[in-house]
Amino acid sequence: MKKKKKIIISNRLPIQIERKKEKLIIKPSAGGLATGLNSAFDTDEILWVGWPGIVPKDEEEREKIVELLKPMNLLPVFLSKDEIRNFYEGYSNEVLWPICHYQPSYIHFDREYWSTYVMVNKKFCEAALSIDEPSDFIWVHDYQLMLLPQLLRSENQELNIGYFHHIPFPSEELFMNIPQRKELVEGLLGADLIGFHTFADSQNFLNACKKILHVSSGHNQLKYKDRHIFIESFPMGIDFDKFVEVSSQPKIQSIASQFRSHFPDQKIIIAVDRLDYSKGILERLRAFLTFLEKYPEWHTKVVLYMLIVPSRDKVSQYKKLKDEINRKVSEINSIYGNLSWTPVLYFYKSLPFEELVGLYIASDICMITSTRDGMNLVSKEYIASKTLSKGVLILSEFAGASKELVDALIINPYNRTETADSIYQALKMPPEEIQERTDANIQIIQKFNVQHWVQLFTNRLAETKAIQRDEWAR
Ligand code: GDG
Repeated sequence: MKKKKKIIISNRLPIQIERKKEKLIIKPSAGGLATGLNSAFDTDEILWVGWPGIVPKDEEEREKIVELLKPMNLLPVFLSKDEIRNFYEGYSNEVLWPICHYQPSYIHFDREYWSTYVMVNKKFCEAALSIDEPSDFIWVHDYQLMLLPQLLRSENQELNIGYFHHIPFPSEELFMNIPQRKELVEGLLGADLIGFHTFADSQNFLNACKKILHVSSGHNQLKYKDRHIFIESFPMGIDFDKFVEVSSQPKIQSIASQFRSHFPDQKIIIAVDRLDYSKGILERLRAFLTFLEKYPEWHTKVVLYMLIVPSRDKVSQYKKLKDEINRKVSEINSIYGNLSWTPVLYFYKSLPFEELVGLYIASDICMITSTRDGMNLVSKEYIASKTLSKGVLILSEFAGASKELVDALIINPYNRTETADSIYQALKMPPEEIQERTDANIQIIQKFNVQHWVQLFTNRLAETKAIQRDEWAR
């Protein structure tokens, strides 16, 4: 009998297709999800459904892409330009993203957004159901596909469906603002298991269900339309071994030393994020300004090296944020910089993976100042790259990672003075304390790695189905 495949569905496939001089090029993604799933399953055990990152120019190119991806067990869902605008940039990123990140003032509703969101979720459902392979395990990922679990469920009661929400889930008071709140929670409740990064997020979701659907619940489950649904937290990890291995390679060590050599007399603070208002980039710059005001003895002795990865630059709020960052960086450098010292070095680009790890190794401090973050993998990657070197992690209490990496310097990014003082504390920290804190955090990241996360979620999903069967049998 043919072995059953596990189906993974996410908005984007773990690769991106680009057209260069009429040729189609496949670019692999180094994202945590792709590495995690690939290391936890045999590649031929899973089939991945998602958008390939390109709008085909005609039917012929579309077919070509399908054929190109087939041997890799990837099934593309094609989106038109309008769908990308209204479903992805629109409803997902101008409604759900700001609400889930506690920024209601960034919400922008447009008439087409919701109907396209529904339509595209149906498109993903059709694609998943068209798969001509035996499978009873489907794992749906993230807020772009919140209706998909119920759409799949209504086609097949027997399916084992899991859903993981990679971003925060807001308090029910905030979630209530969404006009389509009932459709969204009902959409998720089509799953058997719904996972979040933190316990608080799982409780927020349960509370929203209680308020919207008037159901009663236990601390990790509820019953809706005669089905038991489990709602639990699964903090996502990283591929720890990969970071340890890469960071110890001589080639990467030499990238790090070369980078370091540009700052012989300075401490290096790094910050790595996608361009996003949830990452607290402006809050970080304000705190750095306060630090320079409060601790003049550190002038010329420290640099803040910010790597901001281009993201969603077609969404107007992101364009505005980019302008504000430019202005703030320029303000700080104009006030404090001189011919031989530029306090903030800012790059709006993405680095190859090896250089990113080189940056982690070379720096003295890493600052994560998210005003909300589901998990924040950068904080974990930084620590995992520090098995041979030392570094202090300053971590926002609003990032999911702060619930695990308790030996970081935990800060409230809205508190400028506290954040500025944490920079000072990090700069003055004795090497033994840095080592102790790093070691304690390493233990967590090593144990609860991404392979562990995948295993835990998939085992629990299988269990929930068994529990439901027992209930029916009783
Ligand atoms: C969402 C949630 C949650 C960054 N710069 C470069 C680069 N990166 C990679 C990092 C890291 C990833 O991007 C960023 O992951 P984060 O978790 O920090 O943030 P989001 O992208 O917002 O992710 C978040 C996550 O989903 C997982 O559930 O933790 O809360 O918002 O892996 O390494 N990679 C390369 N060059 C760069 O310049 N190669």
